[in-house]
Amino acid sequence: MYSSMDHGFFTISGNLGTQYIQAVGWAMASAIAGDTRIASAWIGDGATAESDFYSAMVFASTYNAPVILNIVNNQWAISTFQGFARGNAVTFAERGHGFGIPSLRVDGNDYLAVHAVAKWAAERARSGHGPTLIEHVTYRAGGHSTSDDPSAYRAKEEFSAWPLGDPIDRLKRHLITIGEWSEERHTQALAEISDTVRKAQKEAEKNGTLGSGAHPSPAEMFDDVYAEMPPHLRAQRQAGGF
Ligand SMILES: Cc1ncc(C[n+]2csc(CCOP(=O)(O)OP(=O)(O)O)c2C)c(N)n1
Ligand SMILES: [Mg+2]
Repeated sequence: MYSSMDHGFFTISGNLGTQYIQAVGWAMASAIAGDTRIASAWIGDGATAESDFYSAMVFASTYNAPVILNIVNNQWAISTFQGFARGNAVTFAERGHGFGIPSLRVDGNDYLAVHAVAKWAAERARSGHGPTLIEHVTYRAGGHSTSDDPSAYRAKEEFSAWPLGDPIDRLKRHLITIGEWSEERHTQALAEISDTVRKAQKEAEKNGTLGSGAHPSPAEMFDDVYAEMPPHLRAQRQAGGF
């Protein structure tokens, strides 16, 4: 998957849970190298049932790694309710206590609360106090993906009963109440952001779209994985005619 070394954004893989062990390893390496940078990773409620979640916590606590381990509990893992992955535990956050990792639960739809807790965890990591586990309680209002139909496994109107509301709307109302924002500025900001996104999309589409026929060669899937391609991959590439 994508990464940007210049921005300290390291690549993850699509296998659920692996981002945690990668983040802990990255944080350990940073500490060992005497670097001041810390790592932060996000996992879903469902993915906490993967053993990598626990491996990561063992290493994070044993090595006191400067890492923030976030769990985004959005209630659903595609069609599976979070209660399955949680089992008999009351919260996901309490999983961290057995490892001696300070763990807390935050209203994930409250921007200021999320900001405060992230700042606290980052300061802990930066000052050598090691990992923090944060469970963000939120709700996935839409489908898991464009190919997912949530009405097949949950009540159609469930999202409208979710008590914690929409995080953008909550922040907007809070800022208007304290006189730092207005409906007009919000409308203007939305228009500006939409314009930026549309322009970025046009720019990106100059590289081609799925419909435009500008497809990369299948030969490229063999690139950029190994410094020296192992013989079995070379043989596969040759068998494919590349
Ligand atoms: C090891 C592994 N098993 C299964 C999948 C397929 N898969 C992709 S997303 C997903 C559900 C993830 O749910 P959750 O962890 O709650 O994250 P969310 O998408 O809700 O943020 C599954 C099962 C995968 N990518 N990797
Ligand atoms: Mg989920």
